[in-house]
Amino acid sequence: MSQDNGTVILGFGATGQSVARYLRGQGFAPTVLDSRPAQALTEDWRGLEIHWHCDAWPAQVLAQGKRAVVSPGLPPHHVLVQQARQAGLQLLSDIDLFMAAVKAPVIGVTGTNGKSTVVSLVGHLLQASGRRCGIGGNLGTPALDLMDHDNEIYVLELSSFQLAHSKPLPLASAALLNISDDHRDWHGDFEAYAAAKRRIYLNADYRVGSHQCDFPADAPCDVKVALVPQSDGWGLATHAGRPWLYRDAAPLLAADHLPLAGMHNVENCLWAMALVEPWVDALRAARLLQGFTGLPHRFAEVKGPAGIRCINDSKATNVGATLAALAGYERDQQVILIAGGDSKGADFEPLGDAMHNRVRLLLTLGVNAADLNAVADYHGVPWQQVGSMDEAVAAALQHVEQGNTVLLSPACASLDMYPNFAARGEHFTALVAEHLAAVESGASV
Ligand code: UMA
Ligand code: ADP
Repeated sequence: MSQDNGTVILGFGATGQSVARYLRGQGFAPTVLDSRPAQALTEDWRGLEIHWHCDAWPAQVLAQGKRAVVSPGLPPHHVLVQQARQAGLQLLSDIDLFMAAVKAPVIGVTGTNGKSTVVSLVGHLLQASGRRCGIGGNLGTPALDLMDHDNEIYVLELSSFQLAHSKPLPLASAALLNISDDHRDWHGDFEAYAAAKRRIYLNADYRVGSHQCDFPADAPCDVKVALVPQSDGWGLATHAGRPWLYRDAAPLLAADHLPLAGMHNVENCLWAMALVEPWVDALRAARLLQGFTGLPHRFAEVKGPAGIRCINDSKATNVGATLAALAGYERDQQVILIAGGDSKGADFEPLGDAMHNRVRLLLTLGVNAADLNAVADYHGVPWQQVGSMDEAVAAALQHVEQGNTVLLSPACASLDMYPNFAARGEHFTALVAEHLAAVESGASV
């Protein structure tokens, strides 16, 4: 194995290890720099020079380095990234390496919310129409680990972090679903975050866009998606008295035949059909949509007490996702909302109007609970701060009335209290199940 081709990997998590695996497969042994304490590794990385707890480039590594593959968790202002830039190293991402090597077309999806759902829908439509498809990226499996010569097509979820670190990507089809406040802690401000997201279109062949995004004259949008009637594009309109999904003037499918709840998911289905249109025609895609089963922790129904709807929307890690969840409810004070956690510097104010007269009790938790309490106060929403999810679920099920919904939709990241959003959602689901079991066994709750 050649010791080095001048590539240094910054960050040795899922992405960094996928890059090392890929380069090792090509006969190279890259050097790794990681600023955190040494982590337990499940794979044998003997032969690789790994520098843990590294707060500056070792002089020798910097002198010999030619390019640095930056993991998405390291922002541009990170000291290791800054030193690489100052030394004139080429900076790139795992997605750049993937795009340079891949032969099959790649569909890319970004947006503040709905990425994983749309990527999974796109993957489902392609696989159900008989194509061998690699599905991953920010969704879970790093892009380079998906590489398989038998794949006919790929669909990648691309985060703003990955897009910020990547060159303009030659995607076969691309979409920016929506942009709302998120990840200020990484990007510095909203404009930088939005600019990173918009990079998805820079070198794309087929651009699927929304009315939220302006396109330059020399790189126009190929087709638009909106939840309104559209004479040209993908939209929603009334047909035979019910809302239907449309392509131009052609009705395709009644929205109530979709397998997912919520208007945001109607929109996600339109995006997915639009993105795969170069490979799967509209009518066929509409028929295939019905075989899709939703992803866990995204506005997912959980079995609760009779007459009470319980929803696990733990993946709502920003304000936009919680607004989408609340938009499905009338202003009739039927919702008990559990929210809070790490706000990542976001402004909760837009939640105030959405909660007003819709949320009869807001239960707040986590490091930024007080910011939510202040917004609730201002908008006249009753709130109670709790110290744990156990207390939140207990309080919710104590105050809930028949016909109400208990909604976990935190508008915040989970990392102040849980390893990830899935652990938070599983804890909520387990607590509701415990309550149910106690009720069914006749124990007092
Ligand atoms: N590290 C440092 N210094 C830092 C930060 C991190 O050295 O300041 C090191 C850590 O010690 C660790 C490694 O970098 O060894 C972690 O790398 P990473 O934070 O880039 O994360 P990965 O494990 O490579 O996972 C990344 C994505 N993580 C982030 O973007 C933070 C995963 O998305 C993604 O699934 C994976 O690549 C595969 O593509 C997670 C995520 O939270 C789920 N994404 C954000 C989101 O969805 O909101 C964008
Ligand atoms: P992402 O991968 O962008 O985080 P997910 O599909 O995992 O997107 O959904 C994350 C959260 O956003 C969930 O709470 C989900 O209910 C909500 N959501 C999904 N699609 C949309 C959308 N189009 N607009 C707003 N919120 C959405």
